[in-house]
Amino acid sequence: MPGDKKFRSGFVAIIGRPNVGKSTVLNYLVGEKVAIVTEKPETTRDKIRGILTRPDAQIIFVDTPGIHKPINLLGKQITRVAKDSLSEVDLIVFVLDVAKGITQEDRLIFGLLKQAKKPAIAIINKVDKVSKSLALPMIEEASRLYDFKEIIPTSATLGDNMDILLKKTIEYLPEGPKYFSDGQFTDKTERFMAGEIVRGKALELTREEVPHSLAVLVEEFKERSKKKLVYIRATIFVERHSQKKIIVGHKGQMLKAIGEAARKEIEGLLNKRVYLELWVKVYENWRKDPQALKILGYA
Ligand SMILES: Nc1nc2c(ncn2[C@@H]2O[C@H](COP(=O)(O)OP(=O)(O)OP(=O)(O)O)[C@@H](O)[C@H]2O)c(=O)[nH]1
Ligand SMILES: [Mg+2]
Repeated sequence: MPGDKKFRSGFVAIIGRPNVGKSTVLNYLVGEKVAIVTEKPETTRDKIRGILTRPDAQIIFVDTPGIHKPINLLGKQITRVAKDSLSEVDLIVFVLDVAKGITQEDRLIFGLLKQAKKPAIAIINKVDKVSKSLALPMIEEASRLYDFKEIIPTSATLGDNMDILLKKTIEYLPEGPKYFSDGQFTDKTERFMAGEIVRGKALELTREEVPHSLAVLVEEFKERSKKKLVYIRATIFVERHSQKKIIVGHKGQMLKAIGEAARKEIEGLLNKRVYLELWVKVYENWRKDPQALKILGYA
């Protein structure tokens, strides 16, 4: 509406299967590296809020773990986090992967959308990977499966149509107050972000069963003001001794590489010098252990 100066605000859940690009969408729209992104599925394990404040609106995007058929307690827990987040938002952005089509697991999510009865926008992501013509039949199929407000083909890595997604998102938000202050781009603490950066680097550098078995606990996060330095001590948990050997690497090379890459990124985030101390511990079957999930912040 011309002359409409009302301030809009609200919460927007980004949902979808693992690896479709939800966290990439979040980071692009917020303009900060709020959530870790890797080429491996099931990267995000927590609900992560990313905040975009503009003169006309404040949007709180809620990045969620990929919804899948869980095979262990951790999987159950993180799928529940994603599902629960639907009840607390004003709008849902459902991310589909054009290269994969609409899969069985996507259909599960269509079911959740119907239950949630919330306005939703679908995006057909990763259009840069395939011929543009593939998006059309998917748009048609998606529109038959749910009454979306909009269906938009996007590339979150290239930024294609992300401006349209943002514009439409704001249109569907209610009038509302500013929930967070101007400079704040996430509700997560620096301590949490530091742990995630370590986990992200460890995920990137390892293969096969190791990434899924990784968890990081920040045991100490201390500012040493005299030295203008942040001291961080974190433990990387794995499930088996063989995995510990991989994380430590030959003569500790792997752990050193993870630590150096993570330290640089944390320094960028905090804008301070960082001393990062990493330890590796075996915690057998932690993904099935309610006590472990609690300690590691997943319950
Ligand atoms: N080519 C291409 N790759 C993309 C696009 N969006 C995301 N990716 C890649 O897809 C992979 C997964 O991206 P994420 O953002 O971590 O996906 P996610 O949906 O958050 O995954 P989970 O947290 O595991 O559920 C990464 O390698 C991204 O770089 C896109 O538009 N095009
Ligand atoms: Mg993610």
